[in-house]
Amino acid sequence: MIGLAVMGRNLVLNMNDHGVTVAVYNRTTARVDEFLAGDAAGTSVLGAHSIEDFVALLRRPRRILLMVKAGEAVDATIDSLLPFLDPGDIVIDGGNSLFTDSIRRTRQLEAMGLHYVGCGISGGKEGARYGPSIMPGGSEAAWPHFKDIFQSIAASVDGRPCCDWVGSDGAGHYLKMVHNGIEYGDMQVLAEAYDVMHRGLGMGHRDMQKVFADWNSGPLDSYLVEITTNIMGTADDDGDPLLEKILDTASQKGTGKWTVVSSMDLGQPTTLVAEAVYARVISSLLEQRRSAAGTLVGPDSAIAGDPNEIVSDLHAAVYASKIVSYAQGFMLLDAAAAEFGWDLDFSSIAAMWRGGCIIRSRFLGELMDVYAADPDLPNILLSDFFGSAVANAQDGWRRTVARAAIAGIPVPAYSSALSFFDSYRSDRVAANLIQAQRDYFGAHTYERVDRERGEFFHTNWTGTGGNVASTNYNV
Ligand code: 2AM
Repeated sequence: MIGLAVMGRNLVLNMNDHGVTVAVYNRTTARVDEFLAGDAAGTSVLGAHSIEDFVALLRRPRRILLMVKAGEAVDATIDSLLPFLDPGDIVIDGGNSLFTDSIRRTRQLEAMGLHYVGCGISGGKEGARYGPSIMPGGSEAAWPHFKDIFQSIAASVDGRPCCDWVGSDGAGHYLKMVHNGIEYGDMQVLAEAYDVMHRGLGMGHRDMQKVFADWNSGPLDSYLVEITTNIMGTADDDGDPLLEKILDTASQKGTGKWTVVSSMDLGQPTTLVAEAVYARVISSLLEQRRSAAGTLVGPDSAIAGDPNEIVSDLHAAVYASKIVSYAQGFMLLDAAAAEFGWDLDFSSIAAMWRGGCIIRSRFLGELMDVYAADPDLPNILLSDFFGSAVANAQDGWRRTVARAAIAGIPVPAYSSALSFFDSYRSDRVAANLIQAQRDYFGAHTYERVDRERGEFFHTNWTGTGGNVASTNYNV
């Protein structure tokens, strides 16, 4: 292990628990000594104070896991290792690297006869210590050399480890990125439920806690609903709910944004994650929001009606939105697999996310089963299981979006998911007008419903622009 920040240290201790003797190195070598004298005291962990000494401790083929800061630190660490490595040695990057960096590094190291693995690891520091979700991709020939260790330290559900081979070069880090994007979405969906209950219904934290606890015993059973339940029940020193003392500006580290950027590049409608990223962005415009709040008037946020019905409809909105978000996430994975040449197994991916990671849930077990039954399923919305779940949730979902709109409570995740759903199930959308407009002002041409695809037409809309299509058309 190179890199002894908290994730690196905890992964070492986890491996030590599973009978693996681990050698460790850190750029600031004092950290090696602190670790050996502290958490690693009494273990079989071996410390080194130089890269050369560290490499000399390893059996061949050498298996080197990097847990250093994503970006230049990974390249710098690889460069410092290269003089001491031999063909067949394996470098694994377990940080949150951008997948395009992992594609580049895999090419670079494979060209030298080395193996490279870009490995997504999720679960935070607790996961690293006691069982994360691990998503390795890159040089597949390396996999047998570390499979047993990684699968032993990973979380497992029903005896199946939450770690399996993902695909070539950047596939593991891409999967981790999409995991994080979906995590942004899951969190936003729950934040909107809190807003509807708290602002819309005026519910107290005890009551909201009961609702989340109840949701956690049904199809929404998940780590994020569980911690949200606990957050509702947590009091500040003065006994008031701690949640209300927390400043409403959400931070981000970038993996949600990367997911959306990739979805744009690949032409995929990952709309719910995009809205979740934008919701964080808007939240961070604190000063602007504060000044606008005194100027821009909206409706009273109180939602009228039977609170039990409204909360039951809210559950439907959360569940249906979550299904749409995962449908969009797997559409993105499908497009990425085609674009980058990865052979992704969606059932296995859902299995890896079932435990250990932040989005772990009962839902992912169901998703695993749906893809196992039909690996070529074009979209989970078209499966019997999720299709009928959305059909059942649909009315409550629509009522929730409508109520929130009337009360002036933003529900970008629910409403964007619903718009996606209504577009996806429409055999005719309004893009005919978009094409007409494009042809009108820019002579960009259009196809016709009564002619073959691939035949392009231009209309001289104004009678003054001439009949010449495309760039030399002047209105
Ligand atoms: P450090 O303790 O010497 O700072 C998380 O920050 C981990 O990444 C730490 O182990 C840190 O080492 C390491 N790291 C950050 N930048 C690095 C660099 N340029 N080269 C090597 N390791 C680096």
